[in-house]
Amino acid sequence: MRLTALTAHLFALTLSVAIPSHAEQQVTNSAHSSAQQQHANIQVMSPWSRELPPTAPVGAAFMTIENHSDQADRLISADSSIADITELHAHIHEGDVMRMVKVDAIDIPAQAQVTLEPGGYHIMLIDLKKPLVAGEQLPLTLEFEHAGKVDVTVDIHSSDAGTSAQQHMDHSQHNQH
Ligand SMILES: [Cu+2]
Repeated sequence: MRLTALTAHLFALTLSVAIPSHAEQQVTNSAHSSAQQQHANIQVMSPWSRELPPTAPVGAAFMTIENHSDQADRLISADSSIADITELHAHIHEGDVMRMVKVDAIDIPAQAQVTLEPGGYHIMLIDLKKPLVAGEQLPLTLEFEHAGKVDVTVDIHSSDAGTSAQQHMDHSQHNQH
């Protein structure tokens, strides 16, 4: 199933598009993170994933993306050598059920930040070639419509460091794709 254009638009409006003053705080908080990545207009902060059992076929990557330009941009694709397929996903509510859907792009408004997080937008890593082990890292290349390609290094966190929101994330529904 795919989002209709209208649904996708409404969805984007309700997601975490923060005001720029929050951005400064985020930069400070992640200043010691070696995973912080720089680009002229796009800044990707604290990319992370969660460790999974070795048999898990799929994983997800999360991060905060800041657009420092006056032009809106869009994340249009992602690629990682750790997975056969990398997709951009969103969560939508259908009645009581929350499910993941593939989206064509994630809008990053001008001078704003968008957080990919459990229960929201995420980058889906499908058909993992090796396990996601806590303390290790995985490479990820993001492609933006205007900023082009941005390479990031994703830190893999242990599962027991997760928030309740993370624990609610259920990837079993991937079988429906
Ligand atoms: Cu997903």
